[in-house]
Amino acid sequence: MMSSKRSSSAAQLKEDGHSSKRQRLENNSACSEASFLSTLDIYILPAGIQKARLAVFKTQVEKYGGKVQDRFCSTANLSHIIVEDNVDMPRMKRILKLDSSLGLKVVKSSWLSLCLQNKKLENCEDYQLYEETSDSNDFLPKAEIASNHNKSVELSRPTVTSNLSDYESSDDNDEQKNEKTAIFNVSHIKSPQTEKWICAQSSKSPKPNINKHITDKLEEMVKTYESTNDRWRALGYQKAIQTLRKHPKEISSWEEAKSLPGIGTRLADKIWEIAQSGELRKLKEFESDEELQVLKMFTNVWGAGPHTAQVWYQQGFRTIADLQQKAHLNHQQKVGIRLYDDFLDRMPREEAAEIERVVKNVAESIQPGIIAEICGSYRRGQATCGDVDVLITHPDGKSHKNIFHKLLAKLKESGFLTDDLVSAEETGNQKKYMGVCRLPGPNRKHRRIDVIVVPYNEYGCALVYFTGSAHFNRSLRHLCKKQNMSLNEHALKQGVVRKGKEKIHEGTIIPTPTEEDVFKVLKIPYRPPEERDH
Ligand code: DCT
Ligand code: MG
Repeated sequence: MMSSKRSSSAAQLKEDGHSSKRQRLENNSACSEASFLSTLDIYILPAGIQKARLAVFKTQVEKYGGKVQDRFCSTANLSHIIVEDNVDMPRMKRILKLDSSLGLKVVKSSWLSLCLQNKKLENCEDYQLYEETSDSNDFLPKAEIASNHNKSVELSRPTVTSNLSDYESSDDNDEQKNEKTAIFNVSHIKSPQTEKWICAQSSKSPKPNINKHITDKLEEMVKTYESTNDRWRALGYQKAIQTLRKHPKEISSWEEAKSLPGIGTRLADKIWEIAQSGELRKLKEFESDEELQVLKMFTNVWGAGPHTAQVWYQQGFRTIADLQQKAHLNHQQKVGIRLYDDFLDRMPREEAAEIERVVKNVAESIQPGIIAEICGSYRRGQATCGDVDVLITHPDGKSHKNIFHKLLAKLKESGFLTDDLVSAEETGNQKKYMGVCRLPGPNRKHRRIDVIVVPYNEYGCALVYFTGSAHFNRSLRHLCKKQNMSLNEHALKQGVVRKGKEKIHEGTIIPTPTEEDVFKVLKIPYRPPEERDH
């Protein structure tokens, strides 16, 4: 029974009586798009539909002129009952305690998704559930038979509620578990074939990121979870972002999102929510959560992690000025607060190149033949850089030893290095300085700089490590583990014996003078730095 619904088109035509035909058509189509669901008065059966998705349906249907009944009372006045794609007619009737003939349309939720996606009331015949009057399919329309036999991806979502009671939908508490599972489900962890590994793939997508409207929102989620030290969730979102960036088409259904590697039910809900509404309620909740916003701001202070941020919050501090005036700060945090705005600003890659030239020239003046190369995001070709990572070595295998202190002293003397953060951090034969620099001239910002000096025989591995990305490096290390090897910024080793997380035998170094050698030993194709920006 399709009840007669609000229809504005007649009134619209009357009002437009004096308009030109073209104007009338334009006005009319604008109006019909704005209220293309005005004939709908629906009840959405919640069984099997995630809460977030349900909320998006309601908001969107109402936005486009339809009505959504929160409770099911009777079929009177309803135009449709919407059910999750795997719910069949008998189950729907059982849940709603209906035994008589319905007299209204029962339609799969993917039809509603399609209408919202195309911004028009689509024909629902292919998505409609019919009351079976016989065991034979003869009574079903052809479209229904076809869809029963040949379920498209759109309709192939697994029955998430099969083990749940009819009204039960998954609980928010299992989000972390689901997303953890999603992380471990990434194909490269299961598969021994190297081509499936992130580190074996190019990060360059043949197409630009057409799901940027989605990945931008997910990036915000990552930042929030990082600031609360929720590493698993942050990692789960990061993996989803990487997958979406490479996806060649715009996400057009929940099922499409769910079918992508590393994307579980919860993440698919969020992706689909953004795809349909342009918004993410969870993010909005975060944005209006004072504590989360303060924690995010505090973890952006250089030298403060999630734990310190939490302590500061508990001490009653809410602003950067509070920290400056009242908090007990170490040296690094004082620098981090003084230069808070500068550090948050990513520099254009041209500025990073200028910084590299300054360091290179001074290094060359101290030790001719020295190699100084920017790694990190700059080497991977990014347009902006969070800091400058300069890697220094010398081909003679020994001259690098004298350079570190002399180089830093000269750079300080000239006023280029303005603040030290970590003066000299030694790991094995490598030395690392973390500090702050500023190019000469007006309107220059303070920039973060790392200088790492390494012996020439470690140069290949150091170059791979400091070029990154961090995700690419993680993938390389996992691949090494699978082959009983290990890799860090110093060396690639073979014959490593592990018992659980513990290394029982450290293994032996395989010489890898160049980056190409590292790839060759691991039996993956060489990827130039700009293809490692995963
Ligand atoms: N690195 C890593 N694991 C991390 C952090 C860093 O393997 N957790 C490696 C890869 C990149 C390199 O060190 C330099 O690190 P960053 O400067 O922090 O990263 P970046 O890729 O250069 O990005 P940004 O532009 O933000 O500096
Ligand atoms: Mg960097």
